[in-house]
Amino acid sequence: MRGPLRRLILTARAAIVVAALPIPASTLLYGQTTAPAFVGVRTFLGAPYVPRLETIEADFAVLGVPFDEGTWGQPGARYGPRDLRENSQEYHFYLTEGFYYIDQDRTVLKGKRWVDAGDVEVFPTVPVQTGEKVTAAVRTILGRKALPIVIGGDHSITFPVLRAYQSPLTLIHFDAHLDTWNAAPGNLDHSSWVNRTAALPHVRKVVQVGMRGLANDQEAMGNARKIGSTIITSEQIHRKGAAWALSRIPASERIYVTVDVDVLDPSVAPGTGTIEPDGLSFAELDDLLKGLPAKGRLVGLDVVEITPYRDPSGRTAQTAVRLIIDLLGAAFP
Ligand SMILES: [Mn+2]
Repeated sequence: MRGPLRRLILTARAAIVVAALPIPASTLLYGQTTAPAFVGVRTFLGAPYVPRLETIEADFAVLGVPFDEGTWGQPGARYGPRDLRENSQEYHFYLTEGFYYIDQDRTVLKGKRWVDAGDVEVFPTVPVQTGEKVTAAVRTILGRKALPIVIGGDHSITFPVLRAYQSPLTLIHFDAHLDTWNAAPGNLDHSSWVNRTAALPHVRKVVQVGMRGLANDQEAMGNARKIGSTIITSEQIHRKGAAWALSRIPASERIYVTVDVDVLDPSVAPGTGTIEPDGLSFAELDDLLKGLPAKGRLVGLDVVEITPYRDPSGRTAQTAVRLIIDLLGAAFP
């Protein structure tokens, strides 16, 4: 065989030989923290991908729920998990070495074991089945003694997540919106999930922080009063500060934190479906989150309602990743 065809075959053979050479383990996924941020398959902070949840051995397990069929506003939060993974790469160097704060000259989360458990497989138009998958996944993660970090998804996913818990807990809900509207009978959506969640026997107390805007109305307020929730508004936080707001949050043995990114001001977090002016600054929300571990043991968290199509800069997702790190760093230094 002569000519171009022979050359092509030789080139292909050489490529196969190169591809078969052993690759040092440090260049594979587990060593991703030594590579630049643009290298590698995207997992949350470059953590090892462990989709077989029953094998997880970790302190923190990140679980994606790409579901947004519960939304009344703009959809798109189904792309939240992949956007959070992409925009977490800026911090992936510190996954095992810990995260350093220049102001306190201290490092947190050094040596913590993270895994990315991948996404829950959703069933389009069958939200009940998707919800069952979410509950089963979180239950498995809890059974492996890892802390679930759930990345959504619209806010309706917090109900199936919390259904997986058994021990009493206080729900700390950051949001512009009460999410206590009357749903269609038997329905679960992102504006009514709090009613259902508050009815779970182990959810003993609900604290709602950052409420504001013209969407909240007497129907939502009436239902919030019925479940006895403590409401701290965005305006109160602007006027009286994060320390005052923290003083209003009761202490309890266990706390679960859910963050709708629309609690932040749209200038900080434009990538969300239901924008409301006059939201919290990054520093306000960050101070609140960092103060929470003094109120009780953190048993799980979720960050929801990130809609990347409204924010091509990726700043909403990266800000959310930073908030997750800061909360975990305060809870498990
Ligand atoms: Mn909201």
